[in-house]
Amino acid sequence: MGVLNVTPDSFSDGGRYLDPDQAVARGLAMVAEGADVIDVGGESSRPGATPVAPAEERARVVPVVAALAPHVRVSVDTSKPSVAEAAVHAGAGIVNDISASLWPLAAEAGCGYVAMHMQGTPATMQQDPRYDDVVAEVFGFLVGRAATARRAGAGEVWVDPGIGFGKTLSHNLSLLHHLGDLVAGGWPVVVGTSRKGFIGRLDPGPDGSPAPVDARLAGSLAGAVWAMLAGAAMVRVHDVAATVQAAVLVGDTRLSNDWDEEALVVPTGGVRP
Ligand code: HH2
Repeated sequence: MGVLNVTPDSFSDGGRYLDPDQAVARGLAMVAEGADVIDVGGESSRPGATPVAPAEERARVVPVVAALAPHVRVSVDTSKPSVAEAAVHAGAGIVNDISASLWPLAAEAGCGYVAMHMQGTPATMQQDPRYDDVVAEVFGFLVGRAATARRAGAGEVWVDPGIGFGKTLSHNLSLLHHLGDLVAGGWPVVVGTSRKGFIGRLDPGPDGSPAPVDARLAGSLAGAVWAMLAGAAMVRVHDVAATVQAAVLVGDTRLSNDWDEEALVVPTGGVRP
């Protein structure tokens, strides 16, 4: 899943794709790099982000969804019903919901649904996140929410532990460490570690400041590979080409003990299915 933020203020790509033409070009470039889904978002959910009015978020997202939908599966990254509805109408096939509250809409629309866990709201979620048992609470919430969505009629339901959403560094690491337990719950798992702050904090510079956003590729790939090896069905990433290369390696390593060199050659410019 390639990340496409049509926002002025997203923590990593904010301001780069506010122009719809640039956003669509970036989406298509990620498809060429091997993304199966493009996740279009019109509101940053970084810690401390200011909410965007629904009309503004719709205006950012809808033209980009409509232009990309004929070419690739599109998800809309929103927690607002009216934005989700407009995006689905424009061709989005998945509602990616950081609030895990839009399942009735996804069930009604007959589209895919990602339920993500978040403690609090983006404005305040990183102030003092607390859990008695982060793994049990987050995974328990997700499995319950997925079952509720399925009972409501949602056909395709994914779950996502919400790395960085109301979680300390140690909460994030515990959730990743125990990801296999969430996979064992039977719902397809999505994981987004790409370029997130906890990677920067694990790799501080000499002055103690976290590695900046553009210096988190190695940690992002490690997070994606870790998630894939734990059985995640999808990783949400900014660096699609690099992640696809990592994914091919993970996939091929899992395939067999007896590799056929010929079958392993990737056609020029293409990504092996
Ligand atoms: N992370 C972000 C946004 N949406 N959705 C899912 N399912 N999982 C995630 O981990 C996730 C998400 C935050 O990243 P980004 O979109 O790059 O930044 P911003 O929220 O600043 O736009």
